[in-house]
Amino acid sequence: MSVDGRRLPSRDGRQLSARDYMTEQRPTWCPGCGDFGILAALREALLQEGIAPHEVILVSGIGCGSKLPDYMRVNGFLTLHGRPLPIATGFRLANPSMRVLVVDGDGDAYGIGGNHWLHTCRRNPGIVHLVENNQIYALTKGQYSPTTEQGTRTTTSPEGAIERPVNPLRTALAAGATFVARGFAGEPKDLARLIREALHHRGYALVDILQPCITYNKVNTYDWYAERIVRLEAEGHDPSDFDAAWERAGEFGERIPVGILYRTEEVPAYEEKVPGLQRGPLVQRPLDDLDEAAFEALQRELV
Ligand SMILES: Cc1ncc(C[n+]2csc(CCOP(=O)(O)OP(=O)(O)O)c2C)c(N)n1
Ligand code: SF4
Repeated sequence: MSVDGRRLPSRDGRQLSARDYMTEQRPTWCPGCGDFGILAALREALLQEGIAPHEVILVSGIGCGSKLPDYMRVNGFLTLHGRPLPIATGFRLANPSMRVLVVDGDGDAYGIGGNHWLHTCRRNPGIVHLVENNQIYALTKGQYSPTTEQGTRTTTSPEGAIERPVNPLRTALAAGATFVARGFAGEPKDLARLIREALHHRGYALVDILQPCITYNKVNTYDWYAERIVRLEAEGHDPSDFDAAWERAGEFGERIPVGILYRTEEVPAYEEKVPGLQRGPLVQRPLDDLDEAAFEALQRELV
């Protein structure tokens, strides 16, 4: 998906092009890294949705994939390893009019950030979470990660990983996630469509993205995925059917389904339920917006 001359209308009536989302920074990723496909897909999704750069906040952690906000001309926040989800939740609570996205690796999201991830699934804040799942710790040179297949030889498992991998899709479903999808970095056009669907979701939207790491993962290559990927849409999968989603989420081998596994819009987003936000977003409220009598009554009752 190269940068072309297209100009598409933004929601506030401007004309946007793919260049509007680009920075001067040149990615330091290895040539051929799957993160390039994810970057292209994200720019394309925002462009097609007419979401202007100033309306987006992109939060990441630490890792190869977490460098992505450097290459997007949107608001960005690089947090500690594993911590982007709570920071993103804070952004969403402060200003729900912003589009809040998190982009991080499988180690960041499902490993060190696993606790935050589980609680984000059940809280359901309006965050789009793009996980660059390369099944390895890449930035730190190839240690096994929570999604590394059992038996895989890595720098920290020279005789083969002995742990069973986490299944991110089933874990998210079990934790109460309301939008669970899987994409492939090798097909940025399809991935852009998936990200657009996630952007339309009311609450937390997980997009687990199969991301070839050509340097440290010699097993899950572009060709390996191309031979196995099947499209849920083409197979008539119904994303409102939880049991069917659970079934399909268990497939990772000869067949690897991509697309939206599960989606429900029945669960309100976290920020819709927080009592303190009922009078509007924090950023739009005056600093003296405090009912002193009500505050003192509350203090008397609770303290
Ligand atoms: C608290 C903390 N622990 C460990 C590290 C070292 N560290 C940096 S990136 C990383 C793993 C990155 O793997 P992943 O999140 O999957 O991203 P990738 O590099 O594969 O894109 C680790 C362990 C760190 N920076 N901070
Ligand atoms: S080490 Fe792997 S994940 Fe990191 S930039 Fe290179 S190919 Fe991409």
